[in-house]
Order: sequence, then C-alpha cells, then structure tokens
Amino acid sequence: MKEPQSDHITQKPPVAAIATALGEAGISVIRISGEGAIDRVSQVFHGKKLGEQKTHTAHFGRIVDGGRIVDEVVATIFRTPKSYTGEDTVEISCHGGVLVTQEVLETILRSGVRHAEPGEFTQRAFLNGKMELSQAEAVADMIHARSRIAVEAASQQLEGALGRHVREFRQQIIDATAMVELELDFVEEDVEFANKEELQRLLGDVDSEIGKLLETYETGRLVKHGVQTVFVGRPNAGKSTLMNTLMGKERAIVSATAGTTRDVIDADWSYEGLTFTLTDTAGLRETADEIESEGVRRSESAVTKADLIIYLKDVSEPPDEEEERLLQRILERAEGKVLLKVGTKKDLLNDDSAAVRAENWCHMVVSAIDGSGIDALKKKMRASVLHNREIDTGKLLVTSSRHRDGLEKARHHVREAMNALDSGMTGDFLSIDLRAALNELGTITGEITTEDLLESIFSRFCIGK
Ligand SMILES: Nc1nc2c(ncn2[C@@H]2O[C@H](COP(=O)(O)OP(=O)(O)OP(=O)(O)O)[C@@H](O)[C@H]2O)c(=O)[nH]1
Ligand SMILES: [Mg+2]
Repeated sequence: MKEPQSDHITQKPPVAAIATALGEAGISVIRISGEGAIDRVSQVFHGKKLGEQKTHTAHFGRIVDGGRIVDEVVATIFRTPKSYTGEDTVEISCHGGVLVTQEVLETILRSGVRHAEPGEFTQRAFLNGKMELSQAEAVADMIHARSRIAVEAASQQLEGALGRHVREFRQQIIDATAMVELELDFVEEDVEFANKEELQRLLGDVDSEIGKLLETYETGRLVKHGVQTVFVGRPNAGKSTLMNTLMGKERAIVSATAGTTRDVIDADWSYEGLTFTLTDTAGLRETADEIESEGVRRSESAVTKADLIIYLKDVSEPPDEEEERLLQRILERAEGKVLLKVGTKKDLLNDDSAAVRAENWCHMVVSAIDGSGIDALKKKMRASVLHNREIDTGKLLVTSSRHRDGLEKARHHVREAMNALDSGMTGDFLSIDLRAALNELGTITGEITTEDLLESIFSRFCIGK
C-alpha cells in the first residue's frame, strides 16, 4: 500500500470497536483510531504513559474503570501517518472472553470515544489515501473469502492490481484527450485530424485491454460468490444422496420414500479451490398436493438463481412423458446457465441396452452406491462452469459487479469516441466521450466518489474493520 504524506492525513474524532470475532478465544483486539486516540486510552490505562511512547511499540498494562481493574492488556501504539487508518491508533489486546472484551470496549467508550460504524476504519484509511477504493473493497472480499482461489483473487486486488490496470487505461485516455485537444486549436482551419490513425490505434488498444479484463468477470464472480449449484429431478432420483456423496457427509435426509425432501437445503462444498453452494430440492412431479406444489415451485425458483443445474434421472427406469415435460420446464428456466443431465443408480443397470439408453439420455451416469462416475462428475462440474478454462490465479480477476459496470461504461464511451472519430466529428465531441470514460474509471479506484457509493460499500463491512 502507498504511504501518504502526513499533511494529507485528516484525523477525525476517535472511534473504537472490537476488531476480532466475538467468542471465547486466546485474545481479543480492540481498535481505537482518530485524533487523540492515544490520550483517551491513556486515561484508562495503568502502565507506562502511552502519550510519551514511540510509534509501533507495545506496552503491558491494566485497563481500569475508576479504581477497578478490568483486564491486563497489551496496548500497541501506531502514530499518524503510519497506521492502517493513517490516524493515531491504539490496538488493545485483552483476554479473549466475550464479557471481558465487551467491558474493555465500554471502558474505552466512556473515555469519550464513539463506537465505530461498520467498515469505518477502512473508510478512514481510504479517505486518507492509504488505499484505493478497489483495495478497500478487497479487504472485505478477503474477510468473506470462502475458497483458496477467492483468497488469491482478493489478495491481487488488495495489492492494487486492479488500480494499476485502471490507471494505465486512464493514462492512455489522457494521452488521447491531449491529442484531441491539440487538434482543437486548429479547428478553425478545418483540418482533418493529423493524428487520426495514431488516435484510432490508441483507443483501439484501450478498448481491447478493457475487454480482456471484462472477460475475467464471469470466472471472477464464481470465485467470489461460489458456484450456485442446484440438484433437481423427480422424487427418488437420488438428489439428496448425490449431494451427500459429493460432500462426503450426511447433510440431507435420504429415504426410499418418494418426496423425502420437501424444502430447499443449502450447503457449501469446495472442490479444487472453487466453492460450490449445493442446493438440494424437493423432487419435481405434476401434483395437486398443496405442500408438494410449493416445494416444486421452490425447486424451480432455485433453478432460476443457479449458475449450474444438475438434472438427475434414475436410469434404472425408462424415460417417460412426464419426465420430458418436467425437464422441459427446467430447460426453459436454464437459459444462459450450465445444465448437466446426470443419470443416477448406474449400479442397478444390468443389461447393456439399458446402459446404452442411459448414455444416450445423459451427459454422464453415476452411482452413489459404488462411487462410479463420481470423480468424473466433480471434474465435469468444475470444468463446465469455467467453460473448460483453468483459473489463472497469477492474473487479476474482476470479481465485483461494480467494477464490471465501471469498466463496461468506460469501454462504451471509448467506443463512442472511436465512432465519432470514424464519422469525422469534431474534436469537442470526442473530448466529451473521453472525459466520460475517465470519470467511469475514476469511480473504480475512488478518485471520483459520492457519499452514497461509500455508504453502500462500507456498510457491508463488519464492525471493527
Ligand atoms: N442403488 C442405488 N440407489 C440409490 C442411489 N442413489 C440413491 N439411491 C436410493 O434412492 C432412494 C432415493 O434417494 P434420495 O437421495 O432420497 O432421492 P431424492 O431424489 O432426494 O428424493 P426426494 O427427496 O424424495 O425428491 C434412496 O433409497 C437411496 O438410497 C444409487 O446410486 N444407487
Ligand atoms: Mg431428497
């Protein structure tokens, strides 16, 4: 992260929050940041005079409330500008009990410190130029990451990889704007752009570079949010069994009675660095029963929200018309999603003709009983959602829809500028589009922000971050 000059730092009134998860643990950390934070803590800290200590030093002492010792703690001091927020900061490590942590926090709050809002420390770090907006967002991604690849993607962004790309695009567009504005000086002489080809090449490059980054979003989204995977099929097709088999544990109830699963059940399962949120659903059938119809309706709605749909069919039974109608209804809801037709209960197939029929109907056939086809199914699930492309963890992935929108809008304006150039429009038209593209890119890194945008980003953080 870049180190801003101390004269760029604004210290706000101090805020405090518990920075660690609340629960029983070895230690808990309470963070206090803002103008006068060190003095405020000093008032309730018995030990060395914190106000006289150097930055980046840790001090043993006691937090006292009136005459009462609340806890023995270690207070670590970070002086402005060399702290996470850029402000004076104290981190108090106390014993990790729920009650004691709460009491230490309350003692600090009574010394005239406000409780921090969600993400307030990171917001202050951003406002003090400690990080770009996309890096601040990566802090939250890192905390919420549920798979190894999600951690790697967040780490790339945290190190400023997205910001570096965006700054390159901005620089190229600024160069293009400079060329256009140079030409504007000659506009009265009605000359064609002397550098038209050069300008076309420059804008074409930006267009294709933004395009390459945008292409990573499809994978980036799956990495960040997990692959929403739904198992659907008729009652008794083996949906709950397959979900349990993939996860290696008995998550869903299985029985020979058709209609065992009545509602939607979710569970996270990781496979080769990618998280799948597996959703088991109630079996589909054409029914008049009210509760069952509600279950079927929920199954269909789970399909609408899924990235990957696994339609299961018991291949020991021949397909019939109802099956075709049910599958048709799923297909109608599956547009733009990946759908795998999987045959179950392969172990029950005893004649070759049934096996051939099954192979024809399904993408693959598995058995949860003898495990055949299960590894192949796992590989197929992963490969099909990634469209057979491996995730290059060394490269930046766009994982946020906000960043995708910003890049798309910027590319749109770049393309408009290229069209304007092609159709021989004057430079001022081009300038308008190029400036609009710069603005859009600025919203990604946070050069251009609004209160609403910051509010919507930081309110999603946890308290204490
Ligand atoms: N032989 C064999 N039986 C299986 C296999 N998979 C599931 N079964 C059996 O099929 C029956 C139904 O399995 P479930 O997993 O409950 O089926 P479901 O699709 O979840 O059914 P509903 O929840 O009722 O919609 C159970 O008796 C399972 O033991 C398999 O691969 N081979
Ligand atoms: Mg079930």
